[in-house]
Amino acid sequence: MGNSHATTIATAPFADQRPGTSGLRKKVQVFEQRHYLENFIQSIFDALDGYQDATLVVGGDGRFYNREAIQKILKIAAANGVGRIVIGQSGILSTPAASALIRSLKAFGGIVLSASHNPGGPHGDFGIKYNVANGGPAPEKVTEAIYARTREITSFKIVESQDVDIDRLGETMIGDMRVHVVDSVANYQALMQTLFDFDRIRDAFRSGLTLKFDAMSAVTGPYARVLFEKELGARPGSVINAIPLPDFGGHHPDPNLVYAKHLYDLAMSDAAPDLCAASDGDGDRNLIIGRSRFVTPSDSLAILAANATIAPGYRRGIAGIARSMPTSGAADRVAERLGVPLYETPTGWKYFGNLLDAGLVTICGEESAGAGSDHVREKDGLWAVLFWLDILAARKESVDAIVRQHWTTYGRNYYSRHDYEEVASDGAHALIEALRNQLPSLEGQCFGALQVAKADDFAYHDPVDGSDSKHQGLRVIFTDGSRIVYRLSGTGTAGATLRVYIECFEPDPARQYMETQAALADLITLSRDLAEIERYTQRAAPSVIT
Ligand code: VG1
Ligand code: CO
Repeated sequence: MGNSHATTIATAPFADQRPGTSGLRKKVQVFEQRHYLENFIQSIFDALDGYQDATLVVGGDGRFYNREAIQKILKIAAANGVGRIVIGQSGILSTPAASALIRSLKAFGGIVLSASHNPGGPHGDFGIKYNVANGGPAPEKVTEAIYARTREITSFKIVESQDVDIDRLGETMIGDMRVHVVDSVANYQALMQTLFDFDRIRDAFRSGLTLKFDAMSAVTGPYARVLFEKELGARPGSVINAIPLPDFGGHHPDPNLVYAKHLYDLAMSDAAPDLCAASDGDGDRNLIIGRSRFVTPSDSLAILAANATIAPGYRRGIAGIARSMPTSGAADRVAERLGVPLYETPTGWKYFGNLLDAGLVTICGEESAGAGSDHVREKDGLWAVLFWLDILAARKESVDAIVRQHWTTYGRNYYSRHDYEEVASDGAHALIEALRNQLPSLEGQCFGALQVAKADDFAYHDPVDGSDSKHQGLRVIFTDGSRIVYRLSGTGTAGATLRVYIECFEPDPARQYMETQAALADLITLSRDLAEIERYTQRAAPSVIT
């Protein structure tokens, strides 16, 4: 293959290649358009500097189009002068494993192929995300530069050569570029062993601890099999749906109470294991349910932070915590008690990168089932499960007991997200526009027992690089600390999705055991009235409640 040569092919811009919350996500059919993927990959190279002769990491969650995309990327990268590409075997790398590999290899960056928790298959979604040298998603200024380039592109470079065998471990050449196919799991596994007490978890499994982990026929299967069953000795069959399938077996690989209801039902049944857990398509999200106790992602973040020193990787304590703005304030109370700073960032993992790089925070999380730490620059689903296992092994208490004790100590943040999915885009934007204009007049107003303390359009000033991000969600904050937050999703591929986040704080242990929707009932009604959701979206009720 060494003699394959680069050619330049004329192309024209596509109008819609603006990356969203987490990279470029579109229907597979959109990606299959002639030159669509080529344009975007060439735009990445055009927007970057310094990748010549350097190493890039490439891998994805195994969904439909993963293999085709990788072959194209290899040929375009070779034509652009990349020195080496490291690929996970068969094109498989979970998002956190890709992040870990970029960091271990001191690579220039990486291309992660996934549409995360969105369905896959020929009629599902595909996605491309560019990650930088710290292993994290490219910051806004890079994604904007890539987007700007997609608007002007006139040609791309590609080598004409045969496809590379990405199923076989080892090295080969394409043009002048080396291609190195590596084990998808080994590097990630080694990293996890530095963070958690594998001996302690192994002992716990030997003493009867039980786990059910659903890989949802997505990327975490191979990782979970090796880590939980082979290394840690969880009973065979603890990991289910462990083979990554291009269409995720027709399921929706989103580990929430809707798409992983079977796990919830198991956790609430007499046959419940100690821990039920799941991850999403690309392995960066986590679902944690103990026997008869669902742990909200916001609570999970707070509990991991509060118990961090149990795990060897965090024995010396944490520097600070960061959470996305809509994530509940549960972590804030932990940070306060630990005497460490709490940073509130816009939605999307890319905003945590600078804080982690600067050593200002150690643990980060989002309400959307994402948690992670400074070990990589992505959220990490299996890391969260291992962390919970280590805490269970060390404390020898149930998930339920740990959660209850946490609420007694810190108070409980009742929290729920209501999603109005795939509504008409015009109506959704009109709703946000109208509410934004109304915000100033809300301050001081009373609604029943609630008084608005502050109403604003969240803006973030990055304390590390000084950049500003505006319009990151409308917040209505009440004097008792309750909140309603409204924002539009940046990851959907059809219409618009309105997310409404509702939260209140309950310090009194005697009142901490209400059903969540009941505890939030007044705020929920108010959330619909304030924004006139039904008028703007034609929906009387949300499509998903988490
Ligand atoms: C959603 C979540 C957000 C998360 C993003 C990517 O974004 O709300 O918290 O960072 O997905 O997650 P949005 O814009 O649709 O609300 V993943 O697992 O796709 O990398
Ligand atoms: Co994901």
